[in-house]
Amino acid sequence: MGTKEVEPLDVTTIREDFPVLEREVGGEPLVYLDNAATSQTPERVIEAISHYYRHYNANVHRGIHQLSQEASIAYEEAHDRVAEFVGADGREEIVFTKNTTEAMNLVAYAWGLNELGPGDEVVLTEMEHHSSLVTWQQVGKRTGADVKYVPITEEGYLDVEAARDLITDDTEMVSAVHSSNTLGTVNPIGELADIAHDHGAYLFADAAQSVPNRPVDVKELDVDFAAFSGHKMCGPTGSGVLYGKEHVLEGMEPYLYGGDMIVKVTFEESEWNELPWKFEAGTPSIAQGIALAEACDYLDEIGMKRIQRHEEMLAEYAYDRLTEFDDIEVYGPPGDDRGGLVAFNLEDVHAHDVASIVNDYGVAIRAGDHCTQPLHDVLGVGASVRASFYLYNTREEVDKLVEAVDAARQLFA
Ligand code: 7TS
Repeated sequence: MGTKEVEPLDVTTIREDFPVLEREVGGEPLVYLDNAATSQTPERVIEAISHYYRHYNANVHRGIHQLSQEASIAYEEAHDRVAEFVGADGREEIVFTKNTTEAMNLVAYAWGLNELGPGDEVVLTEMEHHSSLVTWQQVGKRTGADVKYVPITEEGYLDVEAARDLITDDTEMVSAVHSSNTLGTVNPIGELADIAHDHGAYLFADAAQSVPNRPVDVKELDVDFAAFSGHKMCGPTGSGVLYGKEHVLEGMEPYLYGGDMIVKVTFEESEWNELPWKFEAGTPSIAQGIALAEACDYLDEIGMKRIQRHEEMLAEYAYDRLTEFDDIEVYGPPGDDRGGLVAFNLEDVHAHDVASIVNDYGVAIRAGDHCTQPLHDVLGVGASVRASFYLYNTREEVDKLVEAVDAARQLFA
């Protein structure tokens, strides 16, 4: 089923779930369009955090007492819930981290630094977020492995033919953003996974902008790793996830050492705990993990396909309205073929100035390089403004954005 056939969201009701949407900014109703940076939090997720601290706050995996048992069960079951959300086999494949960045670094340290060496290659794309780009760049420097970049086309798509040439039998890892946080391009991750596997390489999907916004099934895509952040999917900050195929995680050394990641320790030796705890050393973000599972329930009850459709509709509408202005350039693929965001520039006006004027209208957007500096180099600009949508945004809010951007145009004309 395509997304066109799904039932539209009841946004008026959905908005009631998010207390922050009632606030004003400078006397104007808040129009929150910075969802790719972090999403807002529904009442029931806030309540899940509050309930934990009010009723069963205790450390996990180390107490016989009632509270610790309750916290441990809820924390462990949260892994099962997240596994289900992305189609993983079970909690063994789901490591909780503090964000996408930590999940990537986990693999870079635990696998990259141990397995890579001169002659090996890591293939990234030109649209990587710094969290993967800088991480693999540094692994390359420390191990002698080469890092290569799949270019983008004029229209802002990934050049898949170039990827076929760049990925060779020397490639050990292909790390690719699933949905670009700057271009809105949705990359053919399943196809890239097939190409990587044909050459015996792993595929790491940066799913920070896909898992929150569309149905993602890691088994269907056949990725070896995927990373995403809870705070971009109605969950709390401090919650993130590394998905890894069980046999791949099984073969990796731990990244952090300490409590909880061991089963037996002597003065000479230590034996690692089972998955996923082997990769979760020390006291984890317990409340955040439990609340992330609540966010998964919330999103699934609304329906990820419907959320995807809603965001696509808003992105297309914003794209169409913004491209009506001759002096606005919108980056990335056409309006009807992108994830739920639009990054653009107003001719001769700095992105920060645009965002500042727009803020006076109560509209929150991001200005800067969005942690994709090399991609901005490819685009030939230092910065851009970006509006990114989520399930609670409306067409009227896009109109408000356009009105505010138009005001900035006229001010700087
Ligand atoms: N990958 C992508 C594609 C992202 O968009 C982000 C965050 C990350 C990785 C890192 O996520 P984190 O939770 O570890 O920070 N992107 C953005 C953004 O576009 N604006 O602020 C953060």
